Amino acid sequence: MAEDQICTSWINGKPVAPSASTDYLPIIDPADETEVGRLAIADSDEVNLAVEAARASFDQGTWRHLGHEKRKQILHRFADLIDEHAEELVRLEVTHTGLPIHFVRQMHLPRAAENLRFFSEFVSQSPGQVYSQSDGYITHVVREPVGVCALIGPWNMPLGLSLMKVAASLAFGNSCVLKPSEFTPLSFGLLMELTNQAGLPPGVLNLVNGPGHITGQSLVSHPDVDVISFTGGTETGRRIGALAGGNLKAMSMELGGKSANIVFDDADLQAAVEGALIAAFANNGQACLAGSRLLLHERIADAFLADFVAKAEAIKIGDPKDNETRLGPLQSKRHMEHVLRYVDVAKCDGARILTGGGRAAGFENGYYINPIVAEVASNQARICQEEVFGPFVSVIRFKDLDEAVAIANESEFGLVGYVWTQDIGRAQSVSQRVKAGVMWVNTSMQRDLRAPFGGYKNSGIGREGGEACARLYSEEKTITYKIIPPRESA
Ligand code: TXE
Repeated sequence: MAEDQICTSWINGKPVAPSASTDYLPIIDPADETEVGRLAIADSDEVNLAVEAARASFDQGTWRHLGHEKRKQILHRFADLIDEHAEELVRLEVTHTGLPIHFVRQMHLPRAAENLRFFSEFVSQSPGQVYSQSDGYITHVVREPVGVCALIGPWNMPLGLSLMKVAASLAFGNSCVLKPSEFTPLSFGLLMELTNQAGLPPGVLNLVNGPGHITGQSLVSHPDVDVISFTGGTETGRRIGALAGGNLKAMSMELGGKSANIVFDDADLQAAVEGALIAAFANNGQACLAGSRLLLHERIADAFLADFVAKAEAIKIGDPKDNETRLGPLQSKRHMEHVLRYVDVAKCDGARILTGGGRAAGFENGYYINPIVAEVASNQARICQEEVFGPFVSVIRFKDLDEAVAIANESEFGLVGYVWTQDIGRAQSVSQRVKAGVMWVNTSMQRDLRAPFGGYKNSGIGREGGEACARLYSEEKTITYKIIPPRESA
């Protein structure tokens, strides 16, 4: 990759040339701390141009009136192009995130493309509503695109999560402006080139790059934006939500989590250990749906922990570009320091650090840390209440189902939950009682795009998924006809 790669905005199908007054941010490869490019910050004027381009394409109908079949063809072509360019995109994603190439290649990229295929099919297969019960009238309900969507993405799965929003908003006929995280902009220029090759009309998908307080803020407060879809931190979500509420914009927010992974004494322990390792450490532990609170039944806790800690210590830490690596560097220095600070926080709360707690040995540069497992006596400990967002799992013991549910629910978050047991009644009871948007029974992180995904409480507002996205990205319109007698033919 060229060291002078500049990540710019794309408006109306073209990259925007930076001006003499443009400010830049460095883009750092977390594996070796080198600068791999620069991001040209889009200021409010540039954001304005992007929103205007989206608005013009929407008002002119270049996309929304293109017809279902044609739109579907273009979105499928876009997906095929992502598959054809998967290796280039994988390389870029690994470079700016530090995520192990194995995960990015096996999960992130296939999912990014699948989002486009799924939503274009979903829209074309969705049934409508017709009501004919009122004598003399017939009523049907149509879905129309809402308008201009502001799509704000995070850094922990840049293409996969952003393309969920792009795919859904475009499939329903909207035009949009995407703002990825300022820490991970590298792959989006190529993505925009692919939209041109796929035949997406100019102005339908625009890209702006820059930090949240400048570029993001200008985008979400723009009066011509109709819908805001945000994935990121809870505090940012609160700020954007207040703005969106004030301007009466439709919005969905996918925010933080501190999800409970509950293991009962009758669980298949081998499967539960493997599942808990994935839940805690996949994606370098930087996942909103991580099972970052491990709740163990007191009868199996010691045996479980012996195996779990040994396996955590055996996770292959290394260069994310190496196919054998399972834990790469954290995304930024600031974030690594944030995660490591929680080791002291844990100690202050009387935690037993069972493994980890510092930087991984053998790396001269890069933000590598060992997986951390810390056991505490109380769920009130800060490491059980605050989102660490790294390879850091907090362990608590419980004695029965009621206590496990109480601990799981004693949280400001409610994104997902995991339960491991061979007793179907227990699994059902816990699934019903835990306040979370998604529950996984004897499995980890199994996401189905057809089903709603999103959180209770401070984990978010709204859901993503088939029907849930229909509600966000389209307006329902009810049309009622009076049935009239035929005109007499001459
Ligand atoms: O997120 P931010 P950060 C959590 C995780 C992490 C914490 C902070 O706990 O440690 O959030 O991460 C844009 N108006 N998650 O600081 O700031 C920003 O530019 C408009 C959970 O990276 O929320 C970026 O594109 N946009 C998570 C996006 O919001 C604004 C994923 C997310 O950045 C903005 C990531 C503003 N005022 C972090 N301020 C998940 N739910 O998966 C920022 N942004």
